[in-house]
Amino acid sequence: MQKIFPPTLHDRGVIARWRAWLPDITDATPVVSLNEGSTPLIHSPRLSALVGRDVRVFLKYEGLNPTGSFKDRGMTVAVSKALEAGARSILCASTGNTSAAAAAYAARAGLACIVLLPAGKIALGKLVQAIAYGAKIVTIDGNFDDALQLVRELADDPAIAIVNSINPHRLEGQKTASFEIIAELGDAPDAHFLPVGNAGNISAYHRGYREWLTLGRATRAPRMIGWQAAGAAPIFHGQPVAKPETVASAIRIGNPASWSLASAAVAESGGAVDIVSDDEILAAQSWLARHEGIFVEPASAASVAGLLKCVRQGGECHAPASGTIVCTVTGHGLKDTVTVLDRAAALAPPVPAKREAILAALDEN
Ligand code: AN7
Repeated sequence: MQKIFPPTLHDRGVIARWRAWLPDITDATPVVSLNEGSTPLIHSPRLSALVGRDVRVFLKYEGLNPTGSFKDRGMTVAVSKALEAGARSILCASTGNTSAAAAAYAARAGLACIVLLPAGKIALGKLVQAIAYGAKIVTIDGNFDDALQLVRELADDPAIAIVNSINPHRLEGQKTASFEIIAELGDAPDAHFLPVGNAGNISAYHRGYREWLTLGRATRAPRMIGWQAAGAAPIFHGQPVAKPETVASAIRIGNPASWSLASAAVAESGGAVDIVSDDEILAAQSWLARHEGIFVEPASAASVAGLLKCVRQGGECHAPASGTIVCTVTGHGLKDTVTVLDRAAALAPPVPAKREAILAALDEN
């Protein structure tokens, strides 16, 4: 097939950077990219100090991808492969971020995009993204698990490519975050914390770490520690949750598609899946914004909430006493502003545009 999107000097995306480790990508694959990936790995001195003297904590800030979440890494591969296969449309169910990424990459590829969303259950910023990128949006009376089941039932049309993480190309793209972390730290961390919803990302990171361990590009693979919201914790409880509930709408998932992959990742790495409450998630979101200047959406804060829980619990928890911990913060805070505004104090009424009035207003605070 003709390369309609040839790599250029400006092409800095996941496929351009990590092509050698992405066997799905061949010379025949038309690369659809928005220069995703290569996100900042930010040292957090305050978290490090909280966890222990001999611990370094880093945040992999995936909110800085082109559509504001880690989903772009997998979507560049999935949409490139869909285009290569001759699909005319892509389809996904989503708690919001997958649909935002799918819509953007479809637009870039010239494909139609259909998204099935649980009505009233996705953050407004993500809905706005799907609208802006021109996706065909169908909201359903049901939750994400119902939407994903419907996607599976619509899978028989060869002109429509499913880009949920049941599409194996998605996880291939997502594993590249591990390569970036190893490349930057010089080795894999000792533990990796991340939020778990549909459980694809924890599986993808583990795969990336294992691949480079096998190739000798790292000397270890980290313990994978996944964090579910307490009201949406099927893996933690060992059974599907019929009516998952959490303020972290991105991970309000009761029957994860990559459950068995994630369980294998946790078992092989000596890791764990644990839970954090909504209060712990929101406290971590606020803490990160106020102490590190990093604003993430609630689901993303689950990894840091888990680390802060470990700090409170001491020895029994999952944080190593020494070494390196990476927490992935998966999506940008601006996607879900309502959650913050709902909990904030109302702004005081405007004051006259005068120096004295400003000083008086500051005195009152
Ligand atoms: C910010 O967009 O499932 O465990 O449909 O948006 O790999 O599912 C999003 C998931 C974590 C969980 N953080 O990752 C969707 C969707 C954010 C997310 C997760 C999601 P997985």
